[in-house]
Amino acid sequence: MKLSLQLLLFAAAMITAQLGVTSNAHAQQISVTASADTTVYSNAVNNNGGGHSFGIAGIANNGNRRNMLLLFDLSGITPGATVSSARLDTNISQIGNAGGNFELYQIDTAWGEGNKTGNQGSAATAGEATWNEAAFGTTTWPTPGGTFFAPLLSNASITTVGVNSFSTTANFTTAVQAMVDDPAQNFGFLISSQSPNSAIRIGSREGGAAATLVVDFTPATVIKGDVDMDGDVDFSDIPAFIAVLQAGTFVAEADCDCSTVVDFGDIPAFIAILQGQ
Ligand SMILES: [Ca+2]
Ligand SMILES: [Ca+2]
Repeated sequence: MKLSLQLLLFAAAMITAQLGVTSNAHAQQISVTASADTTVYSNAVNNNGGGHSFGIAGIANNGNRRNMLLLFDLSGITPGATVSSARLDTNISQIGNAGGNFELYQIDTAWGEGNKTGNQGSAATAGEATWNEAAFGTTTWPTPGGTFFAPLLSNASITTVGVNSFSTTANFTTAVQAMVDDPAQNFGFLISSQSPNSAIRIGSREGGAAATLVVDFTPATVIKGDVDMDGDVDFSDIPAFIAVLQAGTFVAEADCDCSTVVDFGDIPAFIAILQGQ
């Protein structure tokens, strides 16, 4: 009985050693604070508020509109990961009147945060986002106030100060997945409102109260050595491995010694994995 158990443990150890080349995927959560945030103003169409100590979204009592734009660096989520949920936490510091319902959208155009300050910002300089332009002097928004993809990502009824969240939805998750899959197309989010007298102050990174994006994701399963990613490690991976080495790019499957870079140190590890097949 004892001997059988030892044999079983030995067999399990051998199997584990074989599986050791595969990184098991576990669900993870990451919280990312905004890397850029700014406000644009319908009554001051050439102003930027990217450096101000708070952002504003909603409609003021006089009918003036403000939209807040937010960008998040999602490079902490490994390429190939599957996003399962996303939530945006905002720090509301003031409710102008009664607040209202706020909508979150995915921006479709690159924009410049800018560094202007003031409760209605101040005159933008080159490259800064304004009501009329995504990048002042360079790129006009197709629709003033900022343009975004049609699907509503999430909405929130915000009537009290403190942390208010835009909860996860299928559209929100899909948008973040697209940003992870193609970082060059990650232009962040826009918060706006159609509610009268709804204007609110939203914490900015300059004010030390940046919004936070919370993302649940599962990293892609990586089979070390399977550089051509066809599901197994064999001789067809050799040219793929050499190509990655020559290109000097990071491919997790080629990082056979798990050093987080692909370099000559991976060659003996790659050969060892090949020989182990
Ligand atoms: Ca800012
Ligand atoms: Ca392969």
